Amino acid sequence: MTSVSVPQLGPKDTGVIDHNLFSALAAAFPQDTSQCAVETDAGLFYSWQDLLDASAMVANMLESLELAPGARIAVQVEKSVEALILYLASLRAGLVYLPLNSAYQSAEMAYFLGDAVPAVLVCSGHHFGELSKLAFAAGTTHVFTLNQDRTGTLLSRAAQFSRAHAVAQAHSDDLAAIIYTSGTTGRSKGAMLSHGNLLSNAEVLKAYWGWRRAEQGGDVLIHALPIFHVHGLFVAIHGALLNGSKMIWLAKFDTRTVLRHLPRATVFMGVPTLYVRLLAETGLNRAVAQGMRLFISGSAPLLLDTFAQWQQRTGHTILERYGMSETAMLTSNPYLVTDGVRKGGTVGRPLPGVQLRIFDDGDKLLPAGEVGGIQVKGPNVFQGYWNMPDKTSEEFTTDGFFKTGDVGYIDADGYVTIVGRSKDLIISGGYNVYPAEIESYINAIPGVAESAVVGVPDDDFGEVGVAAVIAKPGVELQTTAILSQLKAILANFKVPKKCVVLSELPRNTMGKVQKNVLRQQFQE
Ligand code: MCA
Ligand code: AMP
Repeated sequence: MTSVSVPQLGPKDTGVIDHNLFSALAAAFPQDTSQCAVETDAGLFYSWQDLLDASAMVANMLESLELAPGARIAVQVEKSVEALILYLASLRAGLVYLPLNSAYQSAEMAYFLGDAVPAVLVCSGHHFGELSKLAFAAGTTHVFTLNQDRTGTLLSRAAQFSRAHAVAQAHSDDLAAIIYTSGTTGRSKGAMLSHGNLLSNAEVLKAYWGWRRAEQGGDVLIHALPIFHVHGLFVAIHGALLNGSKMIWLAKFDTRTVLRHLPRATVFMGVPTLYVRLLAETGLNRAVAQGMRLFISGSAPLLLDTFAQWQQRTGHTILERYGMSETAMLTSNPYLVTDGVRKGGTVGRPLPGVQLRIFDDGDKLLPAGEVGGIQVKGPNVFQGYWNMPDKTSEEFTTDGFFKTGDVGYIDADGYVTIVGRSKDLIISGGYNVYPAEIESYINAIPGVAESAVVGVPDDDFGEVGVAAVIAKPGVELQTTAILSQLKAILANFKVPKKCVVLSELPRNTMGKVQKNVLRQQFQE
């Protein structure tokens, strides 16, 4: 697939310093652009030149649409290298990339399209009929298709465009992406991330995690995560590209495939579920992981047991880090032994440039060892929630710290431990599920008086949702019917794994549902 023409990489010459994230990534590509940049589990090879050429062609096509500055491009497709190319094209054309989980169904998509009003939607061909209707109704002007097998109108249109492209000028605070994160009230909020937010975080992680360029032995990343969230899209992809490192690109996480590629890789990133599942494979041992430099975990709490078992089986100590859609990465356990040990159960210390403090409810700064709300500040912290200025100002302190909604403490060595969340949130297999959203869907089912969804521990997903439902007088509810109704309208990972009919919900004297009581009850 390698081609010879070298596209014009530099920014349009306007005399202004360019902060386009794409320019920084492309500047880090190896000099020899014919080398392999991405190898897929299906046996395809993409050179660095392929990434440059194809992203230029897609960017030229997008620019030909003459979209307004700040236009959003919503993308709901299956994972493919072409989807990665589309992300790069969006950056280089100066558009705002809006990735959406491929599990979202119509009602969820209707909300995102209506809220973000993207100028462009890219979806898979088999969803075109249904999604194009929703998109046009929301004000979207262009809908393209992109399928996992490299077919679709996006690529056929882009094929007619040039491989030469001048990267759009971007200021540091120009938006690069909007990542929707579910809201405690049930309404998802779009976290607006700028070129500066993403680039500063990528540069910090590049240095902190000791990424090795080709001339230093070269890293190879196994990319096994979805590319519609911060972990797979930013932490993993920017890490590899900003370092000119090759990616082994897996369309879907599969333990055997990861083990097959492990001997040729040096870096792996996963949510805890990925580590739990890999540990269940007898083929996971020291020999297979011998060439690995770094295993990174994040997005959900890594159990001490998993941390210890991994050490014992592979001889490697997992590096756990902590971040959010609103902030990208905030803390990390040390990479270098000279910086300290990797302490299981902690998420490490604040990354260079990140200020992190613990406050109590009454806005008092707490000393080391005391538990309170985690607040953060830094160049990585987002620009605010899309179309929600009030919500944005609520979440920031008067001195500019973002209230994460996570609860934790800092130990005497400066390591952060997360002990809980003040937000009512379930993290299941690395995906966030907001009980308020699920409850609103359950409450709309005929015969349901009210409901409460809580998270309970799960060996595979870490935590899963269980729904407690109260019937209206005289109604007999069928729990299987409730779950299948939810499955028909919600992304599958949001559907509670179990539903229980109760006569009433436990409440405190103020009338508030005691979710901790339910959690305890279901756990038992
Ligand atoms: C799949 N299922 C799930 C989940 N995933 N249920 C609960 N939680 C989940 N996460 C269910 C489906 O509903 C389905 O059930 C059945 O499992 C099989 O679905 P399938 O898609 O085949 O599952 P899988 O391929 O085994 O996926 C499991 C997974 C995946 C690989 C762990 O969930 C995953 O890739 N998680 C990573 C998420 C991630 O990247 N998070 C980062 C967010 P049924 O058949 O009954 O419908 S970024 C973030 O959090 C911050 C910024 C950070 O710090 O990184
Ligand atoms: P998201 O909304 O998908 O960006 O999820 C962000 C949330 O994931 C954070 O606010 C934390 O609650 C959680 N999180 C991320 N990394 C970790 C970690 N290493 N340990 C515990 N929780 C984490």
